Amino acid sequence: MLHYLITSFKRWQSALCAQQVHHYSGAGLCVFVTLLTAFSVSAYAQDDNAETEAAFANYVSALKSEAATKGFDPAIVNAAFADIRFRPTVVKSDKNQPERKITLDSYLATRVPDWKVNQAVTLYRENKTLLDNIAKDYGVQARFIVALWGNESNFGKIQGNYSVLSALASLAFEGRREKLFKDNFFAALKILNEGHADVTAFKGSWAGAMGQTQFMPVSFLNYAVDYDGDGKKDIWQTKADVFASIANYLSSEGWNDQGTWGRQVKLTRPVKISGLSKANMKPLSFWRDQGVTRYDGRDLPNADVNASLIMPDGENGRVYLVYDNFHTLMKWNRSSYFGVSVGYLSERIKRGY
Ligand SMILES: [Ca+2]
Repeated sequence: MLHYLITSFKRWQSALCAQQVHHYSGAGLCVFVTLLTAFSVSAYAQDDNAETEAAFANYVSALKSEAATKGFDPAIVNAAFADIRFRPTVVKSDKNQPERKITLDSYLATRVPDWKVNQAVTLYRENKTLLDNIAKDYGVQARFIVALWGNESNFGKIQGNYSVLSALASLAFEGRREKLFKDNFFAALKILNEGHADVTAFKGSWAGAMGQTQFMPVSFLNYAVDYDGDGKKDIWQTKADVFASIANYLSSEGWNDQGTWGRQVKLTRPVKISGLSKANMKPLSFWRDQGVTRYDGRDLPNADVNASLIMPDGENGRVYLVYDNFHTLMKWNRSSYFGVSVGYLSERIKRGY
């Protein structure tokens, strides 16, 4: 009803004010109706906010009832629900995720600048013993652990400052991907219930990605590790847990440390097949026969490896042959730009080390 009234006001206002150009006598009424429209829109906005807040409060209270059936410690549930608020900015960020308009070249320049490479190399050296032990335990080369750490949170410096519970409840309430965010909300409660984090310090990105690894709560439950053995899987503060959690994710998703991620290549003539589909994985000898060379123009190596050919920006952009490990990176994040940036940073770390 309010929508209808406001729309009518607005129509009346534009009609009157358009007339005003031709009939001076309409001016007074035009100003009056303009003010009236402005007033009703602002009243409506307040009304709308109040309605949203009330609906959100109902939604959260239903979540709390559901939480009570899941066997969590009631004290933890009460503490967790004490300060869950609707976060319109979270919903706005989710709706306004920019479509990718940049090229892979500029993405790599932004994601893997020289200072980040230098920092990655320095931090690798500083944490060498720990990283090498974890690399051995999980079968994941340390440079990939460092590259993901740098890519996800700038080596722990940018973890997000949103309340994880408020962000996830707001996104579930908004409803477009309710199940995804609700599952993550209850996973978040489980993390609190298991004592890995304190509710007051339970922070993450606007989407609910947490800590130095930027795991969503469901990923946390699947992959996070208590490597230092203090009883907490602490991906916020404890480097041992952060590195081991990253390594455990990759190794659980099929990483093989006998191989690498892929390589940039050149096409000497157009290729018939490309793309990440597993069905398009062919031996390097196949790609050699298709005229694919190393980036410097030499023949591809004689290794017995299957690879997919990808052209994230088409034939005129960068071209890569990527291996099984790249498919594992795609499970972490489905963006091929992301996968290439992790692989590229890992190469720079290797060269710089
Ligand atoms: Ca720990």
